[in-house]
Amino acid sequence: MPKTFEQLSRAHPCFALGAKNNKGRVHLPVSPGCNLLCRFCQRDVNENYDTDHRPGVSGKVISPDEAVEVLRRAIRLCPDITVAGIAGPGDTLATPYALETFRKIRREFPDILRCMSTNGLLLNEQAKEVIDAGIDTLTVTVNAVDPDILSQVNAGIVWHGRIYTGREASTILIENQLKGIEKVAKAGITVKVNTVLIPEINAKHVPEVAMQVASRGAQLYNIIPLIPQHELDWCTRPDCALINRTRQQAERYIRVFRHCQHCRADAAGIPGQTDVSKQLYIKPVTLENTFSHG
Ligand code: CLF
Ligand code: SF4
Repeated sequence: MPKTFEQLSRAHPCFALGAKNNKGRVHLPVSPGCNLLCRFCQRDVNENYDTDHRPGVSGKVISPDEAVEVLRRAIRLCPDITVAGIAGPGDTLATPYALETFRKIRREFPDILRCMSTNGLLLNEQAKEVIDAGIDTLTVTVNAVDPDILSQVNAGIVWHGRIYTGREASTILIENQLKGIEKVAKAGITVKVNTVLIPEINAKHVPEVAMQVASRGAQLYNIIPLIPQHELDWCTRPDCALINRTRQQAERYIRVFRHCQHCRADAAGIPGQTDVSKQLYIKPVTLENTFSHG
């Protein structure tokens, strides 16, 4: 039975409204590949823990079987962990490993919430597999619902063996994201949408994104401030006033989450409080936070 929003708000650190609920999550970095070319992202798998803190970066990629073992250890280290999330370092639907991991986890840890995060390009066509894998919560990153605006954020997509760029790529991506959100939400799964807030590109457009995703059944919205880098290194980092104003505007259409910690794809512990990721892997994982798809 899918959990209600109220149940999730008490049990899941990223669905808590108002005060934090002090529950923990572990991210299992099983998804290496990606099918988008986000202009703010330079994905990598490396062990430059002290010097390389960027979007889409993880210390390592693990197999679904290793992920089950990592979850076992994470729960022993931090019994407050209630959520197993998969948020990269690439896209969770670009390779089959995330869904395989969730199916394995469901068998051994039926009470742990399964939380998946995706860019949504393949969500429409894989909605049934996502639903059947027993996901409790799904996050989709939607940075714009207008192809002209999205083209400034995303340079292209790789879809069914072809590269698409510009307006054509953005139109395909938006359509698949919105249809996918609708299908998964209809199945009773709680959907959250993340938007990377980019002052020069989509700040004024965010209320429109909030309205559209809410109309497709998303229940929670998370505004993530841009870390200016890569092709968007010319953009500014949103200040608190802009973040708060944009949250208030979005809140007219959808509930807004305010405790996001911009976790890495291999984070573990209680967001913003404890981090046990160092003890989970042979090599230490950085304690610095970066953007991920969470
Ligand atoms: Fe991870 Fe994301 Fe699930 Fe949370 S994170 S996949 S919904 S379990 Fe949470 Fe981290 Fe913010 Fe994400 S604080 S980046 S919102
Ligand atoms: Fe892919 Fe995520 Fe990077 Fe975009 S931000 S290119 S979806 S890994």
